[in-house]
Amino acid sequence: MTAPPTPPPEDPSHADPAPGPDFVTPVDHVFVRKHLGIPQIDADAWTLTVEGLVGRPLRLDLPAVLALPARQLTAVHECFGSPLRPDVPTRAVANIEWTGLPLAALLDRAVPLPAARHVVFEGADTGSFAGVDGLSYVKDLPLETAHRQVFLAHRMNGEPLRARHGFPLRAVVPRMFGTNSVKWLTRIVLTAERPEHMFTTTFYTRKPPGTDTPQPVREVDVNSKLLTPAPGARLPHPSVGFRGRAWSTTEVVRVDLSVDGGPWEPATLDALGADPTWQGFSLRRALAPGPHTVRSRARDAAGRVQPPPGARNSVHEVAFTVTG
Ligand SMILES: Nc1nc2c(c(=O)[nH]1)N[C@H]1C(S)=C(S)[C@@H](COP(=O)(O)O)O[C@H]1N2
Ligand SMILES: [Mo]
Repeated sequence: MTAPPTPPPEDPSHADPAPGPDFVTPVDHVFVRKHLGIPQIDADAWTLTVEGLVGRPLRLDLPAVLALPARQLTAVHECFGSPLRPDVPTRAVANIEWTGLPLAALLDRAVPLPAARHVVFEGADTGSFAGVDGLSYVKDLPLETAHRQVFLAHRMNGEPLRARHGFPLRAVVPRMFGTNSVKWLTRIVLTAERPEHMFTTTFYTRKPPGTDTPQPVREVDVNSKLLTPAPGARLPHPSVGFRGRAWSTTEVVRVDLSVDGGPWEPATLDALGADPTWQGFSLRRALAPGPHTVRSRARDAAGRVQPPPGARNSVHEVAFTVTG
């Protein structure tokens, strides 16, 4: 039995940009994750196949994909963080307007066979990770989940996908961690069993609280992020405006803030629209000069609440100073 391989940090060369107050995150401010590097893709030679346990295998070139009826989907996009440190909050999160098509349109054309249970997504990036060579980036979802939820995007905030975000086509899985949203998508394979792979069963698994069975990292946790004040900000006396974003697998129904460890007070919270976006919250308070902290805690429609510090989606705390 060899020790489990140690993955490097996801992308040490690319620090997460500071999120702005925008509802839709500008492309330049969206984090970038690449485990195997950015592949060079020749758009004229690129194809997408739908194969495996299907009655009618498909191969589409880019003009064929772009000719399919397109629609928009705005969705929160969150990186799970390092799969080796599943309890460390990262809050690398964005909200993006994708343009593309539901995977269901292709699955229905390909006609899944009765034995098909899983959909495997593979990207064009290849390389080594955690000391293993010859890998590609592979993720999988149950067929029914993939049919219902997966979106195939070719535009991000209205512009063609940039190379680093998966040009020319990527999967987007709303309500799931970004690790499931395979970039540089080239193959979709229907299978009877889950694929054993670095990014499916070795990494990106976690044990749900109270269990000892690792599950794939899929649905996001209820979470919130304070955007203003920024950590360490110095703000003029006396009125301080708190603003942030909250998100979950379902609607966030309440966000409470606590200043200096005091009682939780409900913030004003934007309702969730038709799309699985994040939701804005705000609260204004008069504060005395000096150092302060503020914490945000979201609760969703399923009754999930952000836990105290120590979990990856723990309450978010920001320290700031009110000047005299
Ligand atoms: N092909 C491929 N897809 C990938 C990855 C990757 O390394 N290769 N990283 C995943 C991870 S961990 C995340 S969080 C998202 C990040 O998408 P972004 O870089 O466009 O923000 O892409 C996912 N899809
Ligand atoms: Mo990620």
